[in-house]
Amino acid sequence: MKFLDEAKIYIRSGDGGNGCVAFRREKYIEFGGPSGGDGGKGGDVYAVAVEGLNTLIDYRYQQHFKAKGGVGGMGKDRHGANGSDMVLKVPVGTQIYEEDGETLLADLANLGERVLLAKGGNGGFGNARFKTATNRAPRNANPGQPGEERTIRLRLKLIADAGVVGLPNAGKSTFLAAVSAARPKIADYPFTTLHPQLGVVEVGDRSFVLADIPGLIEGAHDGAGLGDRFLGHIERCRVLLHLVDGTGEHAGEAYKTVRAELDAYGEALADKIEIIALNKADALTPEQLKQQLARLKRAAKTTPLVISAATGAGVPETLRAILQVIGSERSTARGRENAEAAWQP
Ligand SMILES: Nc1nc2c(ncn2[C@@H]2O[C@H](COP(=O)(O)OP(=O)(O)OP(=O)(O)O)[C@@H](O)[C@H]2O)c(=O)[nH]1
Ligand SMILES: [Mg+2]
Repeated sequence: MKFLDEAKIYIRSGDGGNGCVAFRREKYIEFGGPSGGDGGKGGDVYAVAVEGLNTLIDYRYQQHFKAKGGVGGMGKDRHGANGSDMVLKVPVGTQIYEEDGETLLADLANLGERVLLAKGGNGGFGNARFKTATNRAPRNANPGQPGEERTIRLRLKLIADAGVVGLPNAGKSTFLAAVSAARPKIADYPFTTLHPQLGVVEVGDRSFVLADIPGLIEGAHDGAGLGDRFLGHIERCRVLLHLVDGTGEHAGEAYKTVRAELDAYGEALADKIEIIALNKADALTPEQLKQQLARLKRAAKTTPLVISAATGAGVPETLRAILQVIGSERSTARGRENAEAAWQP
């Protein structure tokens, strides 16, 4: 199983500007000679690994990227301006493939790494360049060279920024489906989710990766249910979203059960920031809600969010709380190479 974000994009570097045919014409100067300038160079297309990006989501909206063409040469030996480059900003860890998806062109593993993907066409020579002893009034100039175009694929191994934990049936997959394009299986029986699922969540102009893992039950650290082996998948998360089913018997006990399993797993998870949300609020009467909320509050020693993954109530607030923890700066470089190994179920 691989968790990849992919984008197929079309790029084109700029054409070179044409060379110019012109002659110097000034009063009292006869036979002024050729004075056509060269065309400017077309812009290149680069990709550069930058900070603060974590997904390729931007490339779902825009798939065509063109650098500017060079300006044609002009009379009086004026050189045309060079076209400006197009720089594609990609997250650290992005791999760039040919259209076939197999030939690796570049692996931008480090911050600031930069790769030339399409070179701009050279500008054509103006007629001033063709002046020779025998041809002192050349009337020819070169056209600019065309830019290169190609289709490439961007690929990024995803690392979850946030993980959803909870008992089976808490609504973890429903939540993931509500906030991302991921379509995990959802059903009203325990252990619907058998493998971790990832989704890219967009909030305003920011995005993060959310992981939905199989439910935990009491004794998961001893192998009960599906065990706790999937917890490895959320070890690198910055924050955990702990969903508690409001329609369950006792929200406080449900919270404590999962909490005990997280603590038993060890430091990697026990110390993580946890956002707690009481789910399925839509299915509760006001009295039930009050009671479950009070139980959960007592168990968690903090006021939980109240949400409904099904109707979307409270979901935007939850995403905001997650983003607040993830913060704007991200160290996406953290061991992406190891990510694939870590992600194997
Ligand atoms: N009324 C209501 N039902 C919900 C809500 N969220 C989830 N459900 C239902 O609860 C059931 C379980 O949801 P899932 O999303 O599959 O739960 P899960 O936590 O992923 O479960 P596992 O994968 O088995 O651990 C499904 O029948 C959902 O339709 C909610 O906010 N309100
Ligand atoms: Mg599920």
